[in-house]
Amino acid sequence: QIPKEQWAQVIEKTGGPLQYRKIPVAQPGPDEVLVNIKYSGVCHTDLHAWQGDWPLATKMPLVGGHEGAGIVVARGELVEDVQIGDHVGIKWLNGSCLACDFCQQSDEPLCPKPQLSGYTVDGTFQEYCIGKAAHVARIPKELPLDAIAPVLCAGITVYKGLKESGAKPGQWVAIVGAGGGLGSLAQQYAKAMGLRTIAIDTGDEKKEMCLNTMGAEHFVDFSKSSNVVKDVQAATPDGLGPHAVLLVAVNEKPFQQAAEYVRPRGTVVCIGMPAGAYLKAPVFESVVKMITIKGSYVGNRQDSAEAIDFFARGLIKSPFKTVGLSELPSVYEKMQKGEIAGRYVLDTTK
Ligand code: 8ID
Ligand code: ZN
Ligand code: ZN
Repeated sequence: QIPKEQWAQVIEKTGGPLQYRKIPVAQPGPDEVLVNIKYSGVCHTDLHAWQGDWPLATKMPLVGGHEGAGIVVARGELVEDVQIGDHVGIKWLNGSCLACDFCQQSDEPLCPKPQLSGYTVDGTFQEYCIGKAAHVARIPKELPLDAIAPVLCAGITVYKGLKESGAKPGQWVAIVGAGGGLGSLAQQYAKAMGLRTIAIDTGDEKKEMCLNTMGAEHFVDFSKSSNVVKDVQAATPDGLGPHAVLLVAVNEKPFQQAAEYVRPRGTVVCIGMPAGAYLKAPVFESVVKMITIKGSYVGNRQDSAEAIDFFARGLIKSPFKTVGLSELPSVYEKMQKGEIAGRYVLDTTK
């Protein structure tokens, strides 16, 4: 029985108060499914959306969230391959046109007319969320819906980023922002892919998590280190630096530093999106080291399925804490202060 009303976290204006209140349950359109969201991760992107950090407007009023794991409870008349009762994930890319140059070549994150969950369409900080059937991630029924939630954005994004880095098994990758949601999963995907990792973040809690449970071989504390560039390079056996750098921090400074410590022929992959930040790299060093600097943006449907499959095979343990949907404001507060090691997952029933 689908209720007419449900609990949701709503904002009426950018940066305005979060309102935990009842709103109507939407009806799926012909090509959509209605998903009873059980758990939703909280991604730093949700905080950017609330604060209006980016040069792209959100819908208003807005229900945020895009790491939603749940069960299909209704579907439109054109939907054939998703069944009622299926376990699915609502990702950042809620839908895309499926017809443009990019969609046709399975680069659907680059679609010029995407629907973005918790940004241009209502997201997963509610009990019942709409998703385009073509884009919902398929979650095997034996997987726990709380632990899989962070994989639906953080996991997919870092897995794709590691593939884009071109790093090969046995090579070194530096994860910048390693203690956060994306960073913690990045270390585990890297390890599962045969890469060796240097974690960069700050604080003893994150240091311990990275070294003891995420699989990093070295930890550089950016606020204690007197020379991050030297320390990162020194962490590789020949002192020439990591083959790849995954930037998942929410701060401009490391985006300027990475080109300095990446190995000659190495690749810097930008994933984090600090407000108003610019990339800057010395032309001389970039040339004589032949480095590559690129961006990486979520993943396509195949990347999503692969990232979930790594989890299903027991290779990824998402470090998460669960609180009620009603407690979202306190999660944002901790996130703003950089106090979250791993991810927070919201239980939509509380
Ligand atoms: O598709 C994409 N490109 C994509 C997908 C998902 C998320 C991009 N993102 C973006 C988010 O919008 C956000 O800007 O990735 C960024 C990281 O998201 P997150 O992992 O959800 O954020 P977090 O959990 O708050 O972790 C950020 C970590 O960065 C560290 C913090 O201590 C925290 O652990 N950090 C900071 I802030 N400055 C640092 C520095 N100078 C740093 N770590 C190392 N060096
Ligand atoms: Zn996200
Ligand atoms: Zn398209």
